[in-house]
Amino acid sequence: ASHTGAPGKGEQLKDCHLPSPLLVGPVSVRLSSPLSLDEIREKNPLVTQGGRYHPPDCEPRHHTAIVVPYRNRQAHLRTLLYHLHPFLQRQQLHYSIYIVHQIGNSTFNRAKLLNVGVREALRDEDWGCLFLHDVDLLPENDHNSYTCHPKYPTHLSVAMDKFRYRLPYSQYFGGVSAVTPDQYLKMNGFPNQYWGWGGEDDDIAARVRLSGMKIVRPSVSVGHYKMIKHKGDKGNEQNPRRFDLLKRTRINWRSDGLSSLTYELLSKQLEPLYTNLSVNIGEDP
Ligand code: UDH
Ligand code: NGS
Repeated sequence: ASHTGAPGKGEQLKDCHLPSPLLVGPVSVRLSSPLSLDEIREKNPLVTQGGRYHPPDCEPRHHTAIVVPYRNRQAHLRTLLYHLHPFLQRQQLHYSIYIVHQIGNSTFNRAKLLNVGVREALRDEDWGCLFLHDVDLLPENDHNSYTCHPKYPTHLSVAMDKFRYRLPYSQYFGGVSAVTPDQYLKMNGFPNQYWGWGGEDDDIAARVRLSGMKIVRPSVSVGHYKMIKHKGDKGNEQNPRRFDLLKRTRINWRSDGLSSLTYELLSKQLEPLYTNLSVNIGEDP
């Protein structure tokens, strides 16, 4: 891109400037009484149907799908959307937000929902980066880039307020992480067998290692997150089998994952601020 001046119709946009001139660094996060979806929509007029965005005046360098495992967290979802849309726009990304909604009352399965979200997002577009994002985590510094490392999976939520802004343990991979489609394929996606709370993120971290990769992270000063405080959810009780499953990751990771994923997509709705995938993922056998 060597030309200057405002682009006319049909003319190519210039690549977005690096770093984005819109970044502000640390931001304060509003946690009390989330706005309504209509109010959030009014504040984000350039977001299009399905929760999509493309910078209006430059060619984005990154194409990121945000995948959120979800059930029954309406207020959290509104807080996340209120916060994340402007955050991603300041980073001048081409992005879309996918909410993967587990239908029914069977035990929650975060990792399987993430598999579904990745597969469905990649049907829409050739995303360069897939973000796996809990609904209750709000990034506090927009220098924490929602892009992927070309070789290795990234763990973004390295400094959460509930862990006093430190990594709780060195292999921690929960909260917010990111993979390219290639990295995702290489690790055979995520496990489908973790029903209930705990362990699935440790399994994913193990897959990264077992498939010959490593975890990369932003600095602790930039990777700050606030977690919306909440109680444990009904239907997501601690999984008593998680320790046994984790002992078998090395044996199971090639057979359980993307390669064995089955589900029933009940609907895909383009809401104004997100794409809603309603999915039947079955239940703990
Ligand atoms: N999630 C839902 N609905 C559920 C359960 C989980 O949407 O019913 C999603 C949501 O995106 C959430 C993620 O799965 O952010 C992870 O689940 P979690 O928030 O329950 O896990 P976390 O480790 O919290 O963040 C643990 C429960 C805290 C209870 C302990 C109180 N001290
Ligand atoms: C580990 C869990 C992870 C969990 C992490 C943080 O013990 O799934 O704690 O939990 N692993 C196992 O249970 C095997 S938290 O403090 O957020 O509740 O992410």
